[in-house]
Amino acid sequence: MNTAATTRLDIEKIRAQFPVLNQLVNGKPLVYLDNAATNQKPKRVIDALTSYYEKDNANIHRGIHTLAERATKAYEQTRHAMQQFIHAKHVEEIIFTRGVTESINLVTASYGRAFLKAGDEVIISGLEHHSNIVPWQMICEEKKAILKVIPVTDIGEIDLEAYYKLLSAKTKIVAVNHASNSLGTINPIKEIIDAAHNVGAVILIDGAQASAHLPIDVQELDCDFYCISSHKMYGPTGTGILYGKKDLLEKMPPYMGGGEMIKEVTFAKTTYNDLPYKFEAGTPNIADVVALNEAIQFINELGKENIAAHENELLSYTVKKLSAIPHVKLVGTAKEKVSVQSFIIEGIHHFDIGQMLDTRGIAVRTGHHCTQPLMDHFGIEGTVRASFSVYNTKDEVDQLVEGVERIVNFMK
Ligand code: 7TS
Repeated sequence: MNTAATTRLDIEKIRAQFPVLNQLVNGKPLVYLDNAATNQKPKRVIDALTSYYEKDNANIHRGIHTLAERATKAYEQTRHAMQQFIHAKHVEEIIFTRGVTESINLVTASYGRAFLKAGDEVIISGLEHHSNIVPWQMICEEKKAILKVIPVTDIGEIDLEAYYKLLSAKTKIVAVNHASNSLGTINPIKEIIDAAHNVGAVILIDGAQASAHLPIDVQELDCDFYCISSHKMYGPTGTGILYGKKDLLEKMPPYMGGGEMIKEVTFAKTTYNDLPYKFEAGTPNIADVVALNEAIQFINELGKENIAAHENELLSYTVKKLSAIPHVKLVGTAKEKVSVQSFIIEGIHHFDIGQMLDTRGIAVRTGHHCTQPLMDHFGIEGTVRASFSVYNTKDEVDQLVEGVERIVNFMK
């Protein structure tokens, strides 16, 4: 662990930038450990939203008046910032969507509908969020393609050997996450991508749980699609991106029809706009896209390696403390993880644990985390999940641990 990097961040100073953290919940200082669901927003992101509406609000790409020009410029600046953030080769490879769910649906509805044929195979993993399962089931059903699933090991890692065996000339698409939301497992996506390409398949990476924690270089990874949600990386809800390789995006049909995505419309025929606008029909979520730029700068200024070093330290501390409590069982103990820890307490329902922790001001997620097949694999209904962001502290972990200890002592 890079402790030298950890000391570089002044966590109290960082916390002070997040107004929401400064409140009492049920009479106790809020301990927010539900960051994998959505993390909190620094003041600069909130200010960017307010400032956009107070000073610049206008529809983009259409008007020639000053406000329209300002709004368009700010919106396109975020596209450039995101291009750099994931090191995309071309700016038009960045498509704004509502987030990962819409990005995946865009690919299944456009690429999947255009290129999948009966008997083709699509591979996902047993670690996926429902949003990287259901859209593939829907398109496979429509196209009579076959969905295959890479099994997961007992510690919550993708079984790579099994994956290699599933691959064949029939494989047309592989879709896996960069990091698991339920278990935190970081997947060996470079190996997964290269193996998919070896059989001529295209590959989509769901980066929902990676963008705030892990370095992303889409050119080095050589993935075909990469999906990000803004709200999981300190940005606003309701926006995110689909990255796609230009040559693929160019041959894909539009996903939605409407304004903005056209070049010319007649009743006889419509021609479509160039990338990225071909995939951005209608008035987009301008304000949130503009504010997303601040979230990108926030991460860039802290440095992802510094963020990860701090979060890894919190995770190791959590694992050490929780695993020492009788009746607590950790779920997901992969070697490489982002800062997520799921656990159960034998004989106590996860909802009850979540509710009891909430009375102490501690926010955790409970349930299946939109990964029901993964819970089935472990033979459980759900877990309690603590997940960390850069503003969390060891003191907060201590409060979680104390809360869990009290629950165990009280219930057992
Ligand atoms: N993929 C992963 C790995 C996720 O963690 C999530 C959201 C999604 C896709 C969907 O992202 P969205 O922004 O389009 O909703 N995960 C969670 C979670 O773990 N708890 O609440 C949302």
